[in-house]
Amino acid sequence: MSEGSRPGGESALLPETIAAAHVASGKVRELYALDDKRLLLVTSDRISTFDVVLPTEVPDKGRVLTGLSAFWFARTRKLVPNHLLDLRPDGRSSECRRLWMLPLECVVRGYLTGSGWKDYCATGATSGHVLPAGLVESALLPEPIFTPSTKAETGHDENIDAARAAELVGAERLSELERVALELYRIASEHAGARGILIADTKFEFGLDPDGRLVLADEALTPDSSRFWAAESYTPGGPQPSFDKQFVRDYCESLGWDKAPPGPALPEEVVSGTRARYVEAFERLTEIPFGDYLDNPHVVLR
Ligand code: Q0T
Repeated sequence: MSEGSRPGGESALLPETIAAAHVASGKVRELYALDDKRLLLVTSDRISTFDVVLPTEVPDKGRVLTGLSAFWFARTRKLVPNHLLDLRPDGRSSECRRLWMLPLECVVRGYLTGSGWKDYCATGATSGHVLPAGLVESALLPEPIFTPSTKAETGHDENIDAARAAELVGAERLSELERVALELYRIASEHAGARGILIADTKFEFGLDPDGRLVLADEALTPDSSRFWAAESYTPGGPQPSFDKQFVRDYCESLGWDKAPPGPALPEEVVSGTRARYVEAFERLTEIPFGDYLDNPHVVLR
């Protein structure tokens, strides 16, 4: 929906807020300016698969993603400050500090999948990390690797090497980003692994505050910004089922859809099964009943 398409300029995702200027749109999120120092990040229930947003929403998906991000922000703030100021009572809206965003997607990979696997098959390396010979698809890497990328014009991320990344943010900032991103991944993957969820890879975005300090922004360590796999079904040697979106992918494959927009509507059982997977990820990782979060989003910050 375009800005200003409703009287007063409010959007469907922000029905009670008057005159918050729309700043940016993602596939499933919207960003509004609250004032010159604060933004409101609103995460919808929209779901995408094969890079296409589907016409059917998954109820509470945006609340799961917002709550999980806030959970991780609260637990990693001693390592790195983050942009979260407060959660709104709706559980899907985060008030955030407005930052100077760095033009780098800080990807960490613990397992060999996606573009990392493709690069490895072609060259034996990914983003300048030469990997051991003989690794299979979805293999656990000897250690997590930092593989930054940039947002390309196509909307698809472009893997870059350390030299190009240093041109974008400077060598000193790049080494800080690598250290912090790897440590965030280590903290989260250890926590998640102990609760039956493997974080195959994840993407962080950072900004700078007015004093030039590094601040973690965007969403963090959610199933939309990461690949989550169920530990109990992990079988290296091929692609792994997605913890959250597998029912959606399987349904889309069963239709023989060509993956060009528009995507198919989802039947009720696919919607309810997918909602249950998101809620399961939330509850396994936070050990908080999702109903408690709906009653009071601040429970994830304690
Ligand atoms: C940003 C300043 O998420 C994005 O857009 C779709 C909703 C990307 N994006 C983030 C910012 C943030 C954050 N997060 C921040 N804290 N301060 N800008 C801008 N675009």
